[in-house]
Amino acid sequence: MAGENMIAQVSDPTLHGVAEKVQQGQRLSADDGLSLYATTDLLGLGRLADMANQRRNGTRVFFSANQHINPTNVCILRNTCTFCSFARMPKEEGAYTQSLDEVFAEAEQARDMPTREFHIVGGLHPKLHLSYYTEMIRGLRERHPGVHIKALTAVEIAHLARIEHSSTIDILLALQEAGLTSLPGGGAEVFSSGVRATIAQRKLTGEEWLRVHREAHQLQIPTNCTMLYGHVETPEDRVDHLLMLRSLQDETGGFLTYIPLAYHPDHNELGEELERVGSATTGFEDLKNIAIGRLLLDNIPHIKTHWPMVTPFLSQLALAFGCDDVEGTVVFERIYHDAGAQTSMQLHYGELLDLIRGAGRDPVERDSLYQPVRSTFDDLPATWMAPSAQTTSDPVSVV
Ligand code: V47
Repeated sequence: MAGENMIAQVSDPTLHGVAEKVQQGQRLSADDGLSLYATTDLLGLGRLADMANQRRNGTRVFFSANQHINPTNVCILRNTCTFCSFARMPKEEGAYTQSLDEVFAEAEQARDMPTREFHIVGGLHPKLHLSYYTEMIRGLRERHPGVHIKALTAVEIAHLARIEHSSTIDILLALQEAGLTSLPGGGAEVFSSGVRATIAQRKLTGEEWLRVHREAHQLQIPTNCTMLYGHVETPEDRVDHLLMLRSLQDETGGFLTYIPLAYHPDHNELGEELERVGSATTGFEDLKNIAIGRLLLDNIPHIKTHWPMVTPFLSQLALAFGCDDVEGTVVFERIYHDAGAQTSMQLHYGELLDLIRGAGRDPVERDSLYQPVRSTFDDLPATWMAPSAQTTSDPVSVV
């Protein structure tokens, strides 16, 4: 593909300049980003992004055997993050907070699975202190020494700093000491202050989110980054957001993967306001956001598709649109399912292999740091390869 004339690959003439730059490996500008968002030449856009991806990653597609854990849905931002369906007030119906023993019991599922990563995010609980999280991380490390821990978004780190009267850097240091491997990319939403005033009024600002990630990178804690798209943001807001991520990456090199997060409008105030309940983003938008992420974020090594949000079906298509990283086995998660995602709770290891191979790509199981764990898959236990008859049950008893 590298030798191909990329201009011939796009049918929209407004993309010729971008195609030329992509062919020559040149950085795209904010205006280029806007042209990409404006185009309806999805296939042309996809070819450009596929070229940029294959140049970096060849035909390899990464996935992880991971388990999501959401220890609490109690969140002090319950009434101001209008896009969120997960958060509850402490005494509200459906509120839950797991004890450490309950978290450890949930994590026991990892014993019979090839799990390499616990992905831990939750609400901003007013009373759960730093020690709850450091003990959780230490306890998980002791019980599952081979499993990396990707935990706590920048928003949760800033919240802990506030309730501990400490700095975010000291919180990061304490978590790192306890055994934290990396930070997930949530909480970024869209950095524009106008958008934040509408959808996430009291959440930390874009600058603060970037500062926490900068600090993590300085401590050698790699992190992920995200953008929540498909609500009130404009193409300009999206491009600005992506370029802010790119410029932090120029500075630190600490981002591992970028994940565009598709807004789900069910059971939240924003969805009702926008009269969007029951209608999540379109496949066209989802593929566009993957491809544009790959093209604008020329310094972030991986682009991840989050199948629980966009479906495994669309995640497979994303592999031809610039994506080289597929969300893992997951096991059980609430944030998107509470917001109306209709996908299953988990994909089996063998199902992920089939998804990637079905797109003509070569699966590579990775750990949290993108070190390859396995790229040949003969002689794996039969229980990993086929979906079990059991459905995933809710690990939390909600009061
Ligand atoms: O910040 C909340 C999003 C994020 C909704 O790093 C919603 O690998 C859609 O951190 N519709 C938290 N999205 C999740 C998170 C994450 C997710 C996937 C991968 C990684 C990673 C991290 O979930 C929040 C917010 O952007 N979210 N509500 C909703 N209604």
